[in-house]
Amino acid sequence: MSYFPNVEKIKYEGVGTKNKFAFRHYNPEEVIMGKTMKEHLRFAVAYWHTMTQDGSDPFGNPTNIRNWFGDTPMETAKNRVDAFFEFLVKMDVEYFCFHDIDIAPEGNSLEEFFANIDTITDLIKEKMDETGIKLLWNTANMFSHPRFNNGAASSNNAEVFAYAAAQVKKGLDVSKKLGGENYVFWGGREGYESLLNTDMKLEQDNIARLFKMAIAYGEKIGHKPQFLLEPKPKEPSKHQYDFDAATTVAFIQKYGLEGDFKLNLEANHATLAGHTFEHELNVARCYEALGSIDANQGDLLLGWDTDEFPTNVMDTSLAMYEILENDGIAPGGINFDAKVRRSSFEMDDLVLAHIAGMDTYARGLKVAAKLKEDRFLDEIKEERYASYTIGIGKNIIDGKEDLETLTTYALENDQVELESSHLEYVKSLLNDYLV
Ligand code: XLS
Ligand code: CA
Ligand code: CA
Repeated sequence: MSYFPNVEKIKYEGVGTKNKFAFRHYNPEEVIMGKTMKEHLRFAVAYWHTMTQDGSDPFGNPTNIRNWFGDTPMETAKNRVDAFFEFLVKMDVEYFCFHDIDIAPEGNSLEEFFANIDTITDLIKEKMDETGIKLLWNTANMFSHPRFNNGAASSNNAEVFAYAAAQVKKGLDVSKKLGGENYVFWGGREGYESLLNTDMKLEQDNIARLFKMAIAYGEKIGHKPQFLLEPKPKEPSKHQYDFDAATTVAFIQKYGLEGDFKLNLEANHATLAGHTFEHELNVARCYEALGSIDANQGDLLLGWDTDEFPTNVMDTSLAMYEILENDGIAPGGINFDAKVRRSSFEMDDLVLAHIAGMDTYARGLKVAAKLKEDRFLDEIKEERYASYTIGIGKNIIDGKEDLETLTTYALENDQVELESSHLEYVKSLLNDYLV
């Protein structure tokens, strides 16, 4: 049976097409700067939003019409695997991502949960072998169940730590079984509500302890995915430990995890942290920690995590520019951590939303490539920092000056002349690239 009977495999037809089930910008085999679009973009579909999100919100019941529900949770879970792979093949997407609880029902015990995961990942593996589709990353959901009220590794209760550790072990076993290229930790409830009852140092040390156990276990079973930490400043916790890229890199460095951990950066989380997405990507690049991205967009008028499909070309262009500057993000990729709006409740909306996201990133890639080929931003920056390429500036860079020699220089050159940045002109030239 087909779960998406209205949809054939989505193909590139170009901007003029009237077919809504076609790519207008994403042309997988088109070569840009020496690589195909498919190689650059490494798109992934998120199991949670696409297969399990029901459209409910704090004020309303589910709205999504979905055709994969069976008589039991396990039957539904099995149907979802079939539907998901049909979807991936039709979307021409090579990768996917999931949490443990997205794919298999938790049942009544941890043992039952693990058995369900085994059954479902057997099915997933068969589908992967059949289609060539790959696992970008998996993760353990250690935030939804009430036991994680006070965090997982950062919980005050050591039994919760143990439970989380078991989930991570299973996650790594599954990663090995399915050849996962990355493994994500998002600290859903790794944060705190009040300092009055919180030992922040112990909580952060414990989070690092869990990560070190994960590294050690990966080594033991001979499976070494790129570990990724995903920053987010708030929601659900008031104070989240992994606030943004800079905070998270500090954590990675403090605990000596640089060799194994990079960042998975999400656009909407950047917005919540009061940053642009390109800022977060740039910070990660400065620390050689850019691992993968969760491609979505937030709403600047709302203060929460709306996880919209990316449709803003300026934003994706600047994000793709950072990715090109990074020489790509493989083994990371572009995961659509995005959900259809509550009013887009039909099955076909899943297809249309992913086309929109893929086309918007494809356009971003084209704009970013042109910016790089023209050296547009390179020239602006070279000119702006030119004073460091000659004279006193070059001496500073070369380590030839100290406070005394610079004082002598400044006393003789105290009438500093600045130049305008002409930033409005720069922005209007940048707009021309979007046309
Ligand atoms: C939630 C996060 C989550 C992670 C994976 O806001 O984005 O979905 O990506 O746990
Ligand atoms: Ca995410
Ligand atoms: Ca999010």
